[in-house]
Amino acid sequence: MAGATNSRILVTGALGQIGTELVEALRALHGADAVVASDVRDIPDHPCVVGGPYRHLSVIDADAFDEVVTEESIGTVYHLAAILSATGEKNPELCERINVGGTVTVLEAARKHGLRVYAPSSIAVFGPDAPKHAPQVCPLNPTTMYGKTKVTGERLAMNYWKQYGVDVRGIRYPGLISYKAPAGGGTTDYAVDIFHAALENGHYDCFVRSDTRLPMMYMEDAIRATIALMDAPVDSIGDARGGYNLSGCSFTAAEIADAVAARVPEFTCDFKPDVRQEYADSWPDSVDDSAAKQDWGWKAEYDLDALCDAMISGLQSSSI
Ligand code: NAD
Ligand code: AKB
Repeated sequence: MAGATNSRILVTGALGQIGTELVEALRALHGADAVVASDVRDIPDHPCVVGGPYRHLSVIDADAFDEVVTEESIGTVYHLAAILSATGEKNPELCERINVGGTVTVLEAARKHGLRVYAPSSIAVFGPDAPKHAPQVCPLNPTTMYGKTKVTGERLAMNYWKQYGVDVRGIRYPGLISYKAPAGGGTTDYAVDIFHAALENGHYDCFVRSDTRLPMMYMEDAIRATIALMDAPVDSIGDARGGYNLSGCSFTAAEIADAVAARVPEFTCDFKPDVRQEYADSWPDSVDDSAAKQDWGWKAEYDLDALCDAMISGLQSSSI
């Protein structure tokens, strides 16, 4: 199969919150030329565009996708292109088309060209009937369209593995917190936006209630986990391959506001819940990640204090 000899990496949705940092990390590991960034947006001065090969590519254009895989000698795809929860609830049809359609494009190309695939899932796969400390395995009945597309993605991953031997792996990321790129239209964006607002205006209007608790993670942990999962030997990957639970830290909106206030003098936060409260309420408070620990040795490094320190110093040094 082509994938056995082709060793370059393609990242879809590379200009987003995760792609911005994953491309940088993969290029540091494998060399800039080995990692082809792609996205449907064109941002000429984006670090992923400036720092190595870049292709304009929509993941729902299967012919164009095949062409890029062949022309660029791709062996592995990190498939990050998606529509996140808040944007997805505003336009569920688009969310389904990009998230499910894009994943099918990637998996079909993987089947034909022998590619390895990383396709992330989300804590949004859980619905209100899941335990608040969500286990790896339980009924998945999400209420958001975004969550439904992620459940479909996990099932497709398992089907392509079992039927065609396509090595697809994924993580159910918690809300990711980072400063290098803006958050991309999700429900957990308040935990990113609060830092920008604190440093720019000294005030934040938070769009969920103060007692809203969600699983969260600092981006550096998420990137380390992603690379560790893809580096793990195939026989260590168990039934959670479509979406491993991954725990970073779990805190309420009030707790992050207090942690920011402890570092930014005079910072104030008001809580003004909007429609995103409903999506947050349907998700768990925390997740059990023993399968990830057992199968590929996962261990988080950043707690709330460490991620607040990293966010504030990162934002301050990037604004100098
Ligand atoms: P993001 O919204 O920041 O980035 C997604 C990127 O996909 C954008 O750059 C966008 O331009 C691109 N895109 C949209 N439609 C496309 C198309 N048709 N073709 C190609 N590119 C397209 O999202 P992210 O936060 O980087 O998320 C990446 C993946 O991780 C997604 O699957 C998301 O569901 C998952 N995830 C993210 C988080 C998080 O907190 N960031 C949490 C859980 C899961
Ligand atoms: C979102 O809020 O939509 C994402 C996610 C948890 O999948 N950050």
